[in-house]
Amino acid sequence: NVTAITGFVSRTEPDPKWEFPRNQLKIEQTLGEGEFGRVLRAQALNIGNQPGYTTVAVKTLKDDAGERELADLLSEYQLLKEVSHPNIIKLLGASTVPGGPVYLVIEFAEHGSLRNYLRRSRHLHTDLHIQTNPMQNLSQPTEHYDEPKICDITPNEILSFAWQIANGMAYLSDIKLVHRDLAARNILLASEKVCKISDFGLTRDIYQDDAYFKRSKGRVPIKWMAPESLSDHVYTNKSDVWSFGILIWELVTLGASPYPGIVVQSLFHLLKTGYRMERPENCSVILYKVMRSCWSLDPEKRPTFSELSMKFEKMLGDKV
Ligand code: ACK
Repeated sequence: NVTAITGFVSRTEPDPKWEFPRNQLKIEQTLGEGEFGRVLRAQALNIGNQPGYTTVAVKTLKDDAGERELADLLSEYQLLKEVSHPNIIKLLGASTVPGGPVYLVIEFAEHGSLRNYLRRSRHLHTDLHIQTNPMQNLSQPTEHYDEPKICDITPNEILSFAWQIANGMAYLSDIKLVHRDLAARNILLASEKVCKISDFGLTRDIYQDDAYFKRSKGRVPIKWMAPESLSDHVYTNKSDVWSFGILIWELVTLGASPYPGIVVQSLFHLLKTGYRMERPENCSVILYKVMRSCWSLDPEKRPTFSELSMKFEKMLGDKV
């Protein structure tokens, strides 16, 4: 009874509730692009209840995209209409009337993807707080750089990111949706450092990324996938929980690539025989236990997102 987010939706009649005129969008620049898709930054005139111009992100397809990619984009459109949660990216409108490209207009996240944000934060001369549990050593940068400050990150923020993402995922579980591509690259960071889950599986073919193993059916994020997804293509909220464990690892390592030095071809066998990533240097035992619980071979033994959310809430509370 759990519905995967992906699914075929053909180009249908424009939805008057969401349709937004293309000529009210002033495209400014490309934020990112992949094999078949592109994300643009634009100014939208009078979108929603907002008079004047609003900065937005526009998701669209490249010229060489096919029917499948169009179906995925429209499917994401249908899905985004239905979801509403502070930790899930918000749809503002869409331009689908024939005679131009399909545009999904979504809220603009000023800090971009969480993965890039985390990686940028490494190059700081920072004064992260000295902390105790649960993120014991995260605050001890070994090097100081003289570059201007790009972004700031504290151990508490890392926990807050994990908590926010768990909350968004708990909501998706409640409405019986499976994300299937949960990873730091698919979380956006909006103002006030609010995490927004995005890229609902549908766009996983779109972005060129080493994380995706090229397959005939598209690009598959092997290193984020649960063993049962790798072997049997089974995707559930519990396989999302496995990916969430990898995401916590990405958070703690400030955006490192998982399983360094391990080729994707050998991963499944390693996981089946009990191998798991070791505790990162700067990760507390408590937090490591949480990520390991997400990596139980038996999906039923993994925590639920609401349990994870409560866990992080407690860890955040303990720190204050
Ligand atoms: O880290 P980034 O700048 O943030 O690089 C990626 C790129 O587009 C490809 O996904 C950025 N991006 C995607 N959606 C949004 C959005 N809604 N707001 C701001 N940036 C976005 C992302």
